[in-house]
Amino acid sequence: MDLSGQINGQQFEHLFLNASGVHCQSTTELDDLLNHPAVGGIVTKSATLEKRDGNPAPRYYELADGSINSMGLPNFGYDYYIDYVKQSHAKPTILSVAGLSAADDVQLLHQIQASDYAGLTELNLSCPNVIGKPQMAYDYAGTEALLKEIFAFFKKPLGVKLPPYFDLVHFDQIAAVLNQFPLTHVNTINSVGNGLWVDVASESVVIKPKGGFGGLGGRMVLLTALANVRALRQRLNDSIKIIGTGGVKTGADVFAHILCGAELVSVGTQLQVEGLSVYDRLTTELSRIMADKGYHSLSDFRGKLKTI
Ligand code: YRO
Repeated sequence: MDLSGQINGQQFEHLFLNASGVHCQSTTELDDLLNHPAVGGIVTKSATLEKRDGNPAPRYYELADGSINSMGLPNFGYDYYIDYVKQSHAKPTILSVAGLSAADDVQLLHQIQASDYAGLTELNLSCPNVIGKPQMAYDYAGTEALLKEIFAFFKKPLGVKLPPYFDLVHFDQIAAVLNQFPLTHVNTINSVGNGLWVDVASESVVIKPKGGFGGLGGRMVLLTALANVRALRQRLNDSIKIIGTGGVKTGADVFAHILCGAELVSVGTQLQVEGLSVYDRLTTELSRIMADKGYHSLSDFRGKLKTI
């Protein structure tokens, strides 16, 4: 079975990645992923310019049908991750970066441009922008201005991580911005912002930061993730590949992401829940579905979702 995909000519022999944030903060965790036969490549925890401890615990909580987190960007800092991805690895790497401001984003990308890293970079557009404005990716003019500034000097392969959109006009608006730039890929979706879980027995929230508000992941966001992969695939230039992230628990969920147009698929909450063996199970389940349908490669059905 051919489960491969390509981004910017880089071959991923296997479609599975981790979702940024899960099992990718330390070099040990990143090595675990790279050493797993069913993992095609890795995405780092989003790196900030300086090391961060993140928010106070509890900051991640598992629910029956997914997860809620407000980690607050714990990471070992840009130098740590650039050193790691600059080493030679048998599989492709994606260096995720997140500034605490647009100015930080620009500085991070200047540093990558000046380095001898030649692999893929992914800018997390959920970074805060101006106080009183939404996160960068929900500020279309801000995103356009930022990408204009970045592509004036950044000549290496670059993609963006997007939060979910919920209105068809918003898909039109973000796609119109992104299509102006030579992006290698879009990774969709980040967690569904600012959910709140209430534990009725204790009459309390379940995570400490932000009064209990946090990003939702896992199966409860699958329909939102599929909608975002599909809507963006219908709008973005063919040269911009899509990494499908969100809600993957079974091989059927992976198949659905590919049908919607995903080139590669990431696993976040379910990797946290199940550990690395999730990739073996998903490979088995996906391969069985493909075999039953007579498909030999992902390209046999990628993007071919039928409408009625
Ligand atoms: O809290 C996080 O570190 C986090 N969690 C997510 O689900 N997605 C993210 O992109 C991040 C890091 C970025 C931010 C939400 C803290 C601005």
